[in-house]
Amino acid sequence: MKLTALAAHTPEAVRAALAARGWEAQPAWFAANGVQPLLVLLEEITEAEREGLVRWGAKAGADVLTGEGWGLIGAAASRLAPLARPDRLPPGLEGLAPELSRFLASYAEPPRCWSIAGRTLALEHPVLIGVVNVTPDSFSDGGRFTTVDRAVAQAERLVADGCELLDVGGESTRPGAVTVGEREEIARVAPVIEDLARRGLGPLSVDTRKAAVARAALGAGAAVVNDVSGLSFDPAMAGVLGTSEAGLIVMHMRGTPDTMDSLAVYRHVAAEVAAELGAATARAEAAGVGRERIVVDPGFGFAKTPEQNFRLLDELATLAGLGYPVAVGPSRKRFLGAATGRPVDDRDRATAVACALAWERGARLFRVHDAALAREALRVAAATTHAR
Ligand code: PMM
Repeated sequence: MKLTALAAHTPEAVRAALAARGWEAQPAWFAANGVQPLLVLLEEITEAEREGLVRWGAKAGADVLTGEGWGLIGAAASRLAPLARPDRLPPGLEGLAPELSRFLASYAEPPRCWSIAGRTLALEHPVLIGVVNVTPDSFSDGGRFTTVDRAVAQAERLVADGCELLDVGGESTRPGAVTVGEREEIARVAPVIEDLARRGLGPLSVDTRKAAVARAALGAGAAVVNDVSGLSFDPAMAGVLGTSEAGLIVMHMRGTPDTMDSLAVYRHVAAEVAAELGAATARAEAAGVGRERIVVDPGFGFAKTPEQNFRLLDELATLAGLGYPVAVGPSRKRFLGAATGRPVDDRDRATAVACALAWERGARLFRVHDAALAREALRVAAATTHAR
């Protein structure tokens, strides 16, 4: 007898084992996805549903851990699948089907592209988003790019280094930063967006929490709104997005840059961030933003301690389970300094590693200040991923 331990984090190991034993490519791939272990946590379930789950688990050979109002299932994807089908469900578990079928559908068919103002960005490879800060006080650029000319030079370098989207921001959101008035913010970002668009340096995104700034930026040629408040700062923001065709990055944070550090209290950070992002995307969809236009972002450094940022990075697959493409912005952040001891101007290597880890856990878009290093790291990471 000979035993080989197979890698369980990817269906690739089973596919390769079957292919090596003569299976055709397609059945091998389906079988590999079917035996892939999945974990789901169901909350707000009734006592009857909890009992039904325990009975189902015993019969189906799935692991079910439960407590009052919740159940955690660990099972191969093929065992979980019947729970998503109302016609195959044991009586009493019908209420579980809609969410489970949404999750299983996005697991089987993860989003492959992102629609932004009439064009699409393919997500089969890592997509770099280059940061163009036109704030005088951004913690990482130190105010070096405050004029249009400097922003253009920065944008040209980011595009040359492989960025497929440029994110223009006029308000620093570092911890404790003060709010910029919307007039001032528009005066900073609109001329830069207009100039970059005219030069064909794009597509462009605007990093703002304010509806008026988003509206002006879209008018100036931006194709994406990157809202670090996840549509919670300005009640008019969802409406601006709803009446446009723009892409939307919904980032997670709590409170405002003033208050967020005191709100970094979680019992299970990945699950809570996913739930809060899910609520924000529901608001966006209710306002008319199609799900093909939405990307979610864990908001590294926003209302999270260094330890919570690392937990979130490790459990990023929980966010991917929402069914939207995942963007991450670890670039030069404090938690990377906490792990490496490096100052803010020497964190691009750590950023590149964080990006590679995030790709492996399901992220597809990477917001960075230095694209060259991140691109190399992501090329190596992406080369390990089997094209689905
Ligand atoms: N981080 C910052 C600003 N905007 N947007 C998204 N989507 N994700 C982020 O992590 C993020 C962001 C803060 O960093 P900066 O001041 O260097 O731009």
